[in-house]
Amino acid sequence: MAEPVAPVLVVIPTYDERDNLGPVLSRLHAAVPAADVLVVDDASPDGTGELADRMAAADPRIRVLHRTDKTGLGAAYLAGFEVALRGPHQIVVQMDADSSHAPEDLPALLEALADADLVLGSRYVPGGDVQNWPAHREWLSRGGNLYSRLALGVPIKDITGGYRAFRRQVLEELDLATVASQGYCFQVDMAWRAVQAGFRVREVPITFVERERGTSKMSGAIVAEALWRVTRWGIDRMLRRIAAVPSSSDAPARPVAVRLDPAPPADPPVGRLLRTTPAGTAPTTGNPSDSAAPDGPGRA
Ligand SMILES: Nc1nc2c(ncn2[C@@H]2O[C@H](COP(=O)(O)OP(=O)(O)OP(=O)(O)O)[C@@H](O)[C@H]2O)c(=O)[nH]1
Ligand SMILES: [Mg+2]
Repeated sequence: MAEPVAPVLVVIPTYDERDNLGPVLSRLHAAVPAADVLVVDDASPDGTGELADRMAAADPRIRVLHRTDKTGLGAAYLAGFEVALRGPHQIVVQMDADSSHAPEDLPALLEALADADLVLGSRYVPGGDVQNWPAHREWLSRGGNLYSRLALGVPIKDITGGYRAFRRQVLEELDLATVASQGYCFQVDMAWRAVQAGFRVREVPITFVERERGTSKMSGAIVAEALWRVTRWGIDRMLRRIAAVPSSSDAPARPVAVRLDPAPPADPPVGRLLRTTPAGTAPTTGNPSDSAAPDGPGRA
């Protein structure tokens, strides 16, 4: 069983996930017993916040951030990251509460951080999978990924996925105050910023399973937001390339420099790399020869 040396905080946003929270936290602590958890609940009408409070009272690894309004996944994560950065955790993980993100995949994500700054759980790299999703959801997801890849020129196969592990430094250095994305384009926004800032981004395969309990918060408005924001970032990017036009205010402003891993490393035993990564170790610098321009060939 993987035991990360660096303290890990798993941020779990919840809205009406009463039937999912208990099982997902049990599985998480079975997979990574040392993980701390921050549940970010937006006053769920079904009592998820109160359930989380009871779980927190019984387990010192669990904390709860209560917000008074449902203002979207992006806002919930940003609030969670703010709390995370006030604490000691060197690794911050994003995970849905609905068990679509298998806690059993977390050791692999943490292990991949040994030579990355941001690890994306990916449904669309070899070894990744999607189970029980209706065809229209899978096509929406694949279409969104293809569109984002083309618009932004980033060779990431699953840039819309929400199962991720960040080194603390990434969250410290990205200008989170300017992140305006609310729905699932928050995921695109964060990955795009990390790539532009030159952080090493890696994808590792995960098996995504459609929720069995509770209801999805996906909506037409969330899809529309993703479409217009990604289109705008893509246009900004093109303008910058053609005429060196400065980026607009809510687009990432740092110069484009991508360091994507050229190839996944060999498969070390789970936990070995984690134990050789001391808490607080700064990310190693990527080999310049591994660098790729955003339009260049990528590992993913
Ligand atoms: N705090 C908070 N959590 C949210 C909000 N919207 C969604 N969530 C949570 O974010 C996670 C992902 O939301 P889902 O509804 O599963 O959305 P999704 O995974 O994109 O869509 P599905 O595949 O249909 O489940 C779940 O844990 C939700 O409870 C929100 O506005 N506030
Ligand atoms: Mg979900």
